[in-house]
Amino acid sequence: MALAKEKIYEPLNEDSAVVLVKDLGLFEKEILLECEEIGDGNLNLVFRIADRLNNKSVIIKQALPYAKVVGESWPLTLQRAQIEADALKIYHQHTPNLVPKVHYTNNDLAVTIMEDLSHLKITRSGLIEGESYPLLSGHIGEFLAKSLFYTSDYYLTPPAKKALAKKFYNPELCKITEDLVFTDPFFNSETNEFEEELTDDVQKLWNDLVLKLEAAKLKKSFLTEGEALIHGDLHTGSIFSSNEETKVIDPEFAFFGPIGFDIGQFFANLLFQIISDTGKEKIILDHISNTWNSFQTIYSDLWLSESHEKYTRVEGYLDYVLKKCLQDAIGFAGCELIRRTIGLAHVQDLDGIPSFDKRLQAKRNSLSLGREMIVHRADFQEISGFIDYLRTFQF
Ligand code: SR1
Ligand code: MG
Repeated sequence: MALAKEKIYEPLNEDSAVVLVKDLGLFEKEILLECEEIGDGNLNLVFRIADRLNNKSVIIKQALPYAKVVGESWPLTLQRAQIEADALKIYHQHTPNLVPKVHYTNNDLAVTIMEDLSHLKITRSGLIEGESYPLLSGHIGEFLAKSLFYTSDYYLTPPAKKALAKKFYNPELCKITEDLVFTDPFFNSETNEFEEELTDDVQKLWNDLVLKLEAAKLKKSFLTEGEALIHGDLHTGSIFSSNEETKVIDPEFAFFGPIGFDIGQFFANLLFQIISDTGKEKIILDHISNTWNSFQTIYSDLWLSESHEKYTRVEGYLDYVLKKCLQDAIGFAGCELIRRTIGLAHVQDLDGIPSFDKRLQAKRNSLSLGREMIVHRADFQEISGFIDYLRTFQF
């Protein structure tokens, strides 16, 4: 272990990744290891190292000093590796079955070595291929309720919460979200990427001052409301699933933010599945409804049984917090629908639609649904009203 700590940062390759795990004593020195770089995300290197003989494997994730999706012209802090590992450890305390186990971290190398989840599939890919993952929404509802309650002022004392929030000071990664989710797609920004055929739709969106005012309010919430430790990037590419298991990964965007944000990102990334294939409407709407209902039930139980905050006993306060959370989530989901359609970092659910015409129509639907959800979010008092609205939307 000491040897690895003395190393200075350099990006790993398949050979040096093997040397690292052997130096750390995670595998025997003489054993034959297979190593493959499997990272398909926007930011990091990910290696899978396997000892086939003993059926043992680990994942090494290493942050690069720049955003991989853009290149070295976009420098990025290596400190995000520490934020991610710290968030995983906190999640592990509250929902051990829903996150990978962290075996080792090294902040100098920006490396986290964790449980290999290769027996599971990235949820976005599985859903695209037609999986329905019956336990997904119950698990994510539980993850959201526990992570968002146990890191809030209702459970932690205010000084303890502030000390924790300091640890998750994450300005560079927050800036990515502030720009890419809340600002750039609503203006003529260089980072935007969309088909020429969508130009009229996009111009209309940029000229929509009602929409922009509501997007500004949502950005303000993201900038200023440090309610609890949020994952910050909870899309379906940050979740591994099978029919039996669900694991949340990649919390490098974690910071203290508004609790509706994670819920909204998850909702939006589920909605891409209906937008790209209306045949999936029932499965996906059931998942959205069930995510909210599990979140609400578990969060409310924790509020009643484990809160130290005197005001949590005041009639109407929980309802106020939950209603605001739902409306924020619907608005944040609207921003995510728009940004994944015309901003930087698209999603395969839309970009993978083979027919050009259908792809364009799906993207138009995504933009108009996103707009409606942002502008009308305050109309929804309950999840059932939101689900009824989605049932009537012309996808
Ligand atoms: C430059 S990073 C682009 C996107 O990838 C991450 O997964 C986040 O969603 C971010 O917005
Ligand atoms: Mg990620």
